[in-house]
Amino acid sequence: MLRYPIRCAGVETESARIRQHGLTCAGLHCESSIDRECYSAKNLAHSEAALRKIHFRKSEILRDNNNDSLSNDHRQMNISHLSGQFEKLFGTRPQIYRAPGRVNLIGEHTDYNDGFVMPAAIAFSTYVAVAPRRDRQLAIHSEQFPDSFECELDNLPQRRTGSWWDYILGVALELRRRGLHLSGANLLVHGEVPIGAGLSSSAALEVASAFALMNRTETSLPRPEIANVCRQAENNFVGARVGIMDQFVSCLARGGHAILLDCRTLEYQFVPVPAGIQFVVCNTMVKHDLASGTYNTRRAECEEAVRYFAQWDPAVHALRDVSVDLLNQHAADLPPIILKRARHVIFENQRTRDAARAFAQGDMLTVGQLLHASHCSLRDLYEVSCRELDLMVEAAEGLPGFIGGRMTGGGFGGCTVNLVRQEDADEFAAQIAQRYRAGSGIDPQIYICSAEDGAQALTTTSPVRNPA
Ligand code: GAF
Repeated sequence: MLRYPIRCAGVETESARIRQHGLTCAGLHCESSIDRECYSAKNLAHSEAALRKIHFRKSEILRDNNNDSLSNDHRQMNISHLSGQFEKLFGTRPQIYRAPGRVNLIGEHTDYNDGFVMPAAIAFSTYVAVAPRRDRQLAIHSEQFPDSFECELDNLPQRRTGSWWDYILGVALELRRRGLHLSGANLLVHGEVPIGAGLSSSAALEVASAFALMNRTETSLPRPEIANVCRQAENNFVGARVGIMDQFVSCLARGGHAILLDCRTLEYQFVPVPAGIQFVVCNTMVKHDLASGTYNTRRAECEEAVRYFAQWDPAVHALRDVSVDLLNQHAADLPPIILKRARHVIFENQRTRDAARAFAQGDMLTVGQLLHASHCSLRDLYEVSCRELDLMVEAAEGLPGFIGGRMTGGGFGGCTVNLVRQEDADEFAAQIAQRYRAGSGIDPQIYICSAEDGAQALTTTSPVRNPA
């Protein structure tokens, strides 16, 4: 029996077929979920080509029993492979760091409004192998992309270059801005978080790179600060105005738990995912592509709402501060679009805290209702869903073991997340794939997974230490 940390129901990828290991997704890491302009045409063409190699085996669903050793086996495979490649390229043995992608269970488009989110890390990860150099060069290579980059650490580009290594350069610049003395290093990246699927491949790359770059520094930063470094790298260097959620969960996640995060104070608590429940993540295969700047437009609309409410209450600094009463008092005066955006954020914050409470009480009926309400609000008020996401959400209704589901991540494509009873997960996966295919004509990918640990340092035998 084959065992994997993430099972892709009914799909096989090229890399998996080659390695005869089945089921991870095409190994691609380097999209910005927000700003696609930053990719060179060549890199995009390369990732498109890799994605086209994915094909569907209609009759096969792999089964395994979910347990911790699955992730370890899978990681071990990646570590040995990456170590070998690194040695071939640079002639030394590397230290390897892993940082995961995520699913967000609830609390969407609330992070940049100082609100609440509840994500969990998943096993799809980015691995960065690193070894020091004698000089002050930084050399960056990828297993997935043919182009590599090299430059003097003391002469890093001050503006984005438009390629995948911008995430790493941005992180290096932010670390230096905080006074860390970075040494010359060789880096080799292996990414397996699916591209454009809204599972935070860019955050995984940033976080794994941050740990790799800090490998030889005397100062280490606390993990919440590393998350901040990575977020600022994306804001300031890559040019995407993302919130803190993705980087935070990639740094701090705990296996078996989601994180309820207050994005204003960065206070957080772990919320146990009840035993016997799995995440079934359904990839619509519509790439979430916000190149048109719609994500930044949503942010601007929220800022407009804040300016409006601050006239009436100077204590309003973000939509987080707007009460339902204040919203209702002024509903008639707000432009309709701004009212819809504000309404989504204000009620989504409430739903997120309610969901954390319901999770803790094991009240999965309420959790399911809250997830559904969140999706409707993202579709109708925040307007970041799309036909395929709605179809995938509808396709889950009434399937065996279904507790609740919604779109996850920035939107406009990408994935839905479903909470499903473990014993029914395979059947659920098979049926939702079939319903979605019938409704859209698109073969989806379905990942059956659970909540994983955040970033860690690894060796070829076992995890060695957590770096901060
Ligand atoms: C993307 C962003 F990167 C996050 O910060 C968050 O805003 C999310 O979209 C929407 O909740 O993943």
